[in-house]
Amino acid sequence: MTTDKIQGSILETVNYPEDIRKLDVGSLNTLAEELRRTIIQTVAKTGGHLASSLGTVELTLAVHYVFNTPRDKVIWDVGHQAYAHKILTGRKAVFHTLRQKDGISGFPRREESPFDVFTVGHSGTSISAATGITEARCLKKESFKTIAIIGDGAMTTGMAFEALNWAGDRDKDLIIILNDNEVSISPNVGAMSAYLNRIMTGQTVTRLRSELKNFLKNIPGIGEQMVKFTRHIEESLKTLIIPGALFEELGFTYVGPIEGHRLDHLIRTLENVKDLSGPVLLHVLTKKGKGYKFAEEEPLRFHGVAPFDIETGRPLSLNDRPVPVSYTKMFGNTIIELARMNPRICAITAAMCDGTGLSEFAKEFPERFYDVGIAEQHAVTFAAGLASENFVPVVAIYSTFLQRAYDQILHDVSLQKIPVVLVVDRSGFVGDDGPTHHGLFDMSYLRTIPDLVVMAPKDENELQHMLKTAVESECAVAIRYPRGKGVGVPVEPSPRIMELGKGEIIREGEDLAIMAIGSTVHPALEAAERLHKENISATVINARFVKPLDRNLLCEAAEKVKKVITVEENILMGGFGSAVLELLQDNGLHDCRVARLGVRDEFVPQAPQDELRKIYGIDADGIAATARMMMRCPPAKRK
Ligand SMILES: Cc1ncc(C[n+]2csc(CCOP(=O)(O)OP(=O)(O)O)c2C)c(N)n1
Repeated sequence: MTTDKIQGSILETVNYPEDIRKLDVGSLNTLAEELRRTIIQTVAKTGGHLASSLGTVELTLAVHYVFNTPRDKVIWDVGHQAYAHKILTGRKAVFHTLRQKDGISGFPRREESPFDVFTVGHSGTSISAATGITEARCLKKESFKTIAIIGDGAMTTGMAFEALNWAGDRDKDLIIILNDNEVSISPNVGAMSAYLNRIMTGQTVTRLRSELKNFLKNIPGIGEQMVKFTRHIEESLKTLIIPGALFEELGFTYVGPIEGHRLDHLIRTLENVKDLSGPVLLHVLTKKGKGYKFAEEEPLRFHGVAPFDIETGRPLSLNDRPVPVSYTKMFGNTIIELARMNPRICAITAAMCDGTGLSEFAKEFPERFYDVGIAEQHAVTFAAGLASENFVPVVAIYSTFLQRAYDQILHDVSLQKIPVVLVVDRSGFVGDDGPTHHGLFDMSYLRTIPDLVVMAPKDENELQHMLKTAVESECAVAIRYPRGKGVGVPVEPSPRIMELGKGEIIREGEDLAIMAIGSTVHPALEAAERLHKENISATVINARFVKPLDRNLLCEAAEKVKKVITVEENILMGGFGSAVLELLQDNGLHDCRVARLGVRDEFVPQAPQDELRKIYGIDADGIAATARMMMRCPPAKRK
């Protein structure tokens, strides 16, 4: 990518927040426009979280203008709205590398800058982190300010509620800025969102209340009495009438709601809020996508976008060749087909209706579709409740976010032998979003849970069969599959039930066995074809199940060739390869040599998926190279 010069006369003079503190409000307004232009031009090339970052430009400027960052600590929630923050805090010159391999992250990262106080990516962490930093400040007897900036979507997470509950009680100086744009990735759901909405319309309520009082007073005879009565019930209506009463009741000083694109207002309010003591909640109203017509019109499409044409807002398609159906789409189509035949099937998403492929299901079966908000833990236990009443809940959550619900899967699903279907999308490498978003842990964390079946399809066709198998299986099942397009195999007209715990040999060989799972099966097959030309004959096994493993199939194959390669798009520790090693050991196959391919014990940086597969040696090249190396080694000797 070429290095674009950051355009704009004021932005050219700004590198750090201290530079903006010298500017007047007029210049800050010009700077806001220049920032917007830079963000749009960059994201049009790199892709990224455009709409959220456009909505926070003025807020970011005002916060860095008023507070003495980085001494004062600003903690972003999710962090996808922090592009202006990155540009203003020393990363202007490298902003064009946003989300690229070896470039800057799309989220605040502690190792990237002292202005990135906390590494983020998952929703709802900011208030908890801010309370910790606040307590540390008190222990150290220091005097900096702590400011958490959280969206109205993230405010609905369990963690945010837990942290509000705690912070209100601790009564320490802490500022929470609620960046309310009324949406998250999908339209917001839940009572908190409805409550915030009522606050915004609160002024109307207050006006209506005084008009009602005047009207009652003027009724001869009973008017005064009725006014007294309304005063009496006013206390109980307080939460409806006083904006922010819920936060006040929790121990916060509530300020707002204020307009989030007026820099003069924002700066004045922040100056005042800065000196308030105790926990403060400042409610700021912003517009997602602000300043770019297409993003304002379609904030959800522009939440996270691939490279696009600025003039038309349309995605830049790289070529016109037909692409295979994505795993997500395959899941979305299959669940509709299954739900048409089985009225007990329900679908659940945690604020990712579109991302998990459930939009069409939601339209066709609105009464059986549940968006529970950004609440993965609740999603899983809610599903367990449905299943305990004989429904068949299918919970679709990205692998990285399902990490939140480990205990719910263990305690509320498996322990009770409740048949919930977990659909684990975006497993493996996700690409540009990087380490907060890769789904590299699920095979390891899921296979430790008793009675949970864990499977991974080798391609989009097998996914439909696995989904059918899962909804018919009457046990708890997790199906994990990768982000993006399928392999491009022919798709059978309808899904069928597979035998639980049965893998398949897809190629027979004499020299070694490649045991693969999920996205690594087709590369393993390709590697075997190449090896064949070099006179190395490899068996290729599609394990299908991480749990239960197909004991007979795997042990017999290992026994025959004594050289085994396991391949997985998951961390090595505790994953599929570990499971195979345990199996061979437990079955007395001590003389097998085993090489495990997967992700070593580290967090994986951002880079395109295929590049990461190459780096970690789980593509056809890497598998073939390991096989060649193995063929040069004699089999392991029994001691
Ligand atoms: C635990 C978790 N679940 C899901 C997501 C995916 N996600 C990223 S941003 C987002 C919406 C956040 O909405 P909000 O906080 O209102 O920010 P906005 O984008 O509207 O500015 C969601 C659901 C996530 N980051 N973390």
